[in-house]
Amino acid sequence: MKDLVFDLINQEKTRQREGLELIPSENYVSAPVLEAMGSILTNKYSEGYPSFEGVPDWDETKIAKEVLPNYRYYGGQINVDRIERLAIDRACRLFGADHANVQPHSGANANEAVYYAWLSPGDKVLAMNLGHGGHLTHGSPVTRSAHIYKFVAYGTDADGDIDYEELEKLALSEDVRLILVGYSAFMKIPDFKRVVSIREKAEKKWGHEILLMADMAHVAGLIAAGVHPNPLEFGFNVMTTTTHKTLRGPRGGLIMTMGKVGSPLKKTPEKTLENIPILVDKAVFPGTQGGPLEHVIAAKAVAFGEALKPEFKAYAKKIVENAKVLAEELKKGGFVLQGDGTENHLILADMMKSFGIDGKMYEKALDMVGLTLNANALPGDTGGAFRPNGVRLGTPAITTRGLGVFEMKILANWMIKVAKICAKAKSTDGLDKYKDDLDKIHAEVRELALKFPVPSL
Ligand code: DSN
Repeated sequence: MKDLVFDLINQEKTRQREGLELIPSENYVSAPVLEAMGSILTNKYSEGYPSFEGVPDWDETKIAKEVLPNYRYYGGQINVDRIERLAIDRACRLFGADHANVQPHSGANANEAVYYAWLSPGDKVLAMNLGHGGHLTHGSPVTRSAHIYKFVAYGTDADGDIDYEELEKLALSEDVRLILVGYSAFMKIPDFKRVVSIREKAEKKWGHEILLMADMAHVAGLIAAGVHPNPLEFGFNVMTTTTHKTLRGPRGGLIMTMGKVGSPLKKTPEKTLENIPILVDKAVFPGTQGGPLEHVIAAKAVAFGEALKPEFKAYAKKIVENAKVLAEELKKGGFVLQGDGTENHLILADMMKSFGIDGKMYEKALDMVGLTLNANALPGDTGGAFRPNGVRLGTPAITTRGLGVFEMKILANWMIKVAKICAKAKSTDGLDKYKDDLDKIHAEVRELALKFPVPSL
């Protein structure tokens, strides 16, 4: 008899097929990505790295044929070396990086490895406040990193943009070793140039190098497609990301670095910005991780190959176009949006200001009609982490399914109707009274969703 787990996977397939995914950090992978991830590569151990030298001109066919020298601790590496090397080279091409580490199991692991590569215990890091859109790994007191390093937080201003004046003031008043631009709930395009110039001033003041790190987990796919500026082109030294959001790969992490690429087996080099690629490799393995997940790395390589194609650029453009239309339609229906709209794939709405309801209630009500987003705290939120006033939504997944501007208007209409029902119902329990109205919207959502199949289902 088949394991019960497969029943549950089938139920999840139905949920994904019949609903619409608006969580801005989720996406649907292609069938080839799924195939690589579910492959027999999961059987193989391969601590260490494939060689980084010797394959000229990004010649993929050569990489796929050549037996590369390697720095591995196990035999039988002939195929995984080539696969991992393909993943590294494709990531470098996508992001214009000197080097890439494709082994981090997640974005959190990627960030932790960068901290470990560059910082000493007690060093100061300047990063975005979690309550203003930063990420847990950017200094939240509940994380391990926050116990080792000292995080100083900058926030956003009244327009929802990064408060660059505060960022500069802090960089010049606190002896920071690392400045981080990154977020998981932010809808503007950062001014990377300005941050680079703040770093220059701070380096002069403190008399030492400061690492510029960008955590672009949310917008990496937009960067890869050239529809969002690339921090590495402005002088950032490191860019971390997850591979499963706008980049549309398997669940995992990735670190791009600029600097000198070299053997991870040699003695740990001096902590200079130039040595960052080697320092990061050593910090991932053996610093913070053991065996790499080569089946996931293979799926990353396939996804990077897809992202290098022209169709991906068109996809990324549509993500942003859809998000802008959805934001405008929601505003017409009474939604108050953080930053008054969006410049990327993500929208933050203040449900308390818009309809006098909290974000969690709205999240639950939308779940009942097959629309999935997440409640999210807004700057100065009085509701706390578990009952915040905001919600966060985005367009990467629905754009993958092929929904366009026309469907954004329908979607906004459903969202406005559900918000108004919530305002009348006043509490989640009160929604029972409006079951018929919600069921009707649910049937419409299902009908539309079924017209736009999930690629790998
Ligand atoms: N959990 C991710 C997100 O939803 O944005 C961040 O790691």
